[in-house]
Amino acid sequence: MTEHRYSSPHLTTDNLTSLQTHILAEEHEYPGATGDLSWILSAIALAAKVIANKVQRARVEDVLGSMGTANTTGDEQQKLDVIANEIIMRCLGDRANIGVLASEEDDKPIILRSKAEGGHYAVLFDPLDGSSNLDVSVGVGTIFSILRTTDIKPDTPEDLILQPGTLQVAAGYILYGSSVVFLLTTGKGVDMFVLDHSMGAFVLVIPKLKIPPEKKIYSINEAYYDSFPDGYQHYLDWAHKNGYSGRYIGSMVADIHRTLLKGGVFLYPPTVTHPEGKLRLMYEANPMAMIVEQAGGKAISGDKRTLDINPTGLHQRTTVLMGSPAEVDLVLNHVNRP
Ligand code: AHM
Ligand code: MG
Repeated sequence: MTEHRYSSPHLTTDNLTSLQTHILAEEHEYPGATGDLSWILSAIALAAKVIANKVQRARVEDVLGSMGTANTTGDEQQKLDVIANEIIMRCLGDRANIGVLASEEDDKPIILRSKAEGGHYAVLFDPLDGSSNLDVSVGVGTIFSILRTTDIKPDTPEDLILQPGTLQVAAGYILYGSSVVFLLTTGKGVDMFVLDHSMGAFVLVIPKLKIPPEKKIYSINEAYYDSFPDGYQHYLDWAHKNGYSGRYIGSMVADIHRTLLKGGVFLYPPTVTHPEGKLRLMYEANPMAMIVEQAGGKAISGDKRTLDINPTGLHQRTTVLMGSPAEVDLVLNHVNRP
């Protein structure tokens, strides 16, 4: 056994494992695996590399700023939202096993092929979350959720994908920050990869990532304090007196990534402007909830587990409370107090 050259406790082996190798190795654990999922994940990895390059060159290529249009849920679209959406569509569009692609930027899911024609999976995504932060070089990200398409004959395209988060077969995000990070779960823990630009490959850096069980950090847009329900105000008042730190980037992927690595809790409660919550269930909250749970954390929306919500619409919003299990419980103690 050679001595490790690095001090990171997470580097458990001297072997270099790429995302591609890792996906193939996981697939081999399932004797009947078709390789469908690997095929899709490799397309997402390709899209991530192209988007990472665009994000880093955005100022040089003059693609920062607003399009002057709004997407289907009323959010102002940045030029890079549209570019990232197109890149994902181009990278995933020719994968023969994808039946449906659904994006935050598009009103309706795009049906590529029926299940009978081989379209066994649906990929739902937010192409560039937190994009309003792009102009100031803050970390932004891509979030994705993979579901199996259903057998039912759909009345609407949404019928193929409106399933609770518990049925996700894989979920992940790519953070375009000081490094490009790919977090992936296929339901057997969470693995973290970083992009090695010299090799053009994502390399495994933390296998089976675990969220710290507790940490006195809350991540919330506290400027909305007056419009939060009493229970959240009560929690914040309590946290102020009990040694907590606040950390809020305003970019969900970056805030959740920090929460996973450092511990703490991320919240987006109901507000007067967004009484049902601001974040989207199917391509923001659900994939993040799967990742957080697979890392040993908790994810709650209102009075239930986020992953148990039966969705009613592709762009449905939800409240979000997720992170270290002890910290989520502390918030719930205040929110649910009599
Ligand atoms: P977006 O999908 O339009 O980028 O909006 C989602 C973002 C999240 O990344 C972030 O957590 C949240 O909006 C921040 O909202 P606010 O500015 O209200 O705090
Ligand atoms: Mg978003």
